[in-house]
Amino acid sequence: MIASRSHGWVAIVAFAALAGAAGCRPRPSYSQAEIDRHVMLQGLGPGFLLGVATSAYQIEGGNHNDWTDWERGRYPDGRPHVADGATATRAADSWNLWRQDVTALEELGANVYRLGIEWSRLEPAEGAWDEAAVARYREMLAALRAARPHAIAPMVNLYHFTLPGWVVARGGWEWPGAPAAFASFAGRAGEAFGDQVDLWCTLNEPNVYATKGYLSADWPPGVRDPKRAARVLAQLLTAHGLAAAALRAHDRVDADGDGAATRVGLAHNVIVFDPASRGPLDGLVARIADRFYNQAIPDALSTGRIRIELPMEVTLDEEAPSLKGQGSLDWLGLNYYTRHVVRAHLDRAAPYEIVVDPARPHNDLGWEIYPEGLERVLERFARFGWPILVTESGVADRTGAIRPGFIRSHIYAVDRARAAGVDVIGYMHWSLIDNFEWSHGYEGRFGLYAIDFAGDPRLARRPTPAVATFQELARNIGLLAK
Ligand code: PNW
Repeated sequence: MIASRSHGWVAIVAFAALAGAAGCRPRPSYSQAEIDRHVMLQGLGPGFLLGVATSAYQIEGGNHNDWTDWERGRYPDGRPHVADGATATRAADSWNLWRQDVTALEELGANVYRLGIEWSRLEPAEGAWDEAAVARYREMLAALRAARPHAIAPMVNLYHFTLPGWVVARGGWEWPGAPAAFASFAGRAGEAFGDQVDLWCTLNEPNVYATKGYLSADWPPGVRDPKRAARVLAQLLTAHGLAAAALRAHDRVDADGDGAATRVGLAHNVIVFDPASRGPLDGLVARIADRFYNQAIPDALSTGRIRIELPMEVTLDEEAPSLKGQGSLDWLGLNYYTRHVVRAHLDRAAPYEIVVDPARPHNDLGWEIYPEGLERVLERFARFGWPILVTESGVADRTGAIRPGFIRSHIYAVDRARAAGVDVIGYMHWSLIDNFEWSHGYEGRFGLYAIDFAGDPRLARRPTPAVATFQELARNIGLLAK
């Protein structure tokens, strides 16, 4: 995940000493019998946000942005950037088949849908604005609000890894004008959709974007440069602050009449980094990774000061005026998938390797399934004081056999965190339908509804066994009839 040039161990030890000791609370360890006995989401009502998440580029098809170029390219050794040379040209064709997505959402009993709007589609050239695209999105949003048996509140996500070509031509997120350009897009989106939308998510996973695009070179622009990665992260944070202000200025319509016209948040990817041994080096590297990946972003959002550090590589410490003031966040979104058990390697290209315990369950992409980690991150990030929304949680599971148990164990984690006093205001499963899983192409199947991309030209949404599990959640909080 975090790959960069080798580090001097002396600097690492010094850095970790400054970083301070990790928490000493005992780690939870779940028993399957307890999970099986557990009644999910007990005590909650239909006000809890229960839904699913997707992103525009991964499902819509028909888009043109930096990923469209990237997925046609290859690495110097000849490997395609995307597994099997897959592309998102059609993806799940949700731009045309979106009514089927709404039907699936109704069947699930979801009361919220986190969906993306594609910047490159709406603003194909700087300052241009595609009214036909606006009209299509408005139709989708209206259908969600008119859904049966109850309304589905749209949560609109503004940035999910893809950039319009005109932004890329100016340097992408390194372009000094990028945060303001994004804020201008956010303001226009607020104007165009504010009467239909109260829930806004500015950015998806700035840390994943900076890491994949600027440290590990897995994603566009395919760079390996810690200094540029840190700069991009800082730019994204600034962009979030400006966009949040633009949304509040331009969306003053309370769409659902609950008294709040704009509830703004950001989706932060968290990984639990646990050292593989009691030896000092594994602990130090795990702590450095944790600070960079997990802690720097919420720290910046809460203090208005951006501090990003990778020892021997980068120290970025600057004020972020856009994050100061009335508070850019109404809720913090956490996207949680996995844990990294860290074995340090100071002599290699990447600072650590992930130790795989064959006794633990893993998803189809090799990621450890570790539900206890969700409880740990909910308790940890709740201490910042924002209400917490699980904006993504899911599993790559081609057969669909693992997903029901995955949902049960992760909702168990949510319930334990709630019982411990954490203000969890919702849970969104990733994802509604199988989709374009970035550099894994169509190898990572995260959908509650499966799609046979190769064999079915109609791209029918076929329910997996976890649909029944999700419906049980919806019944338990009164969103579906018992
Ligand atoms: C998230 N990693 O991305 C995204 O928000 C989704 O677009 C994506 O489909 C989903 O998780 C499943 O992967 C991530 O390598 C992509 O650690 C990669 C990583 C983490 C999150």
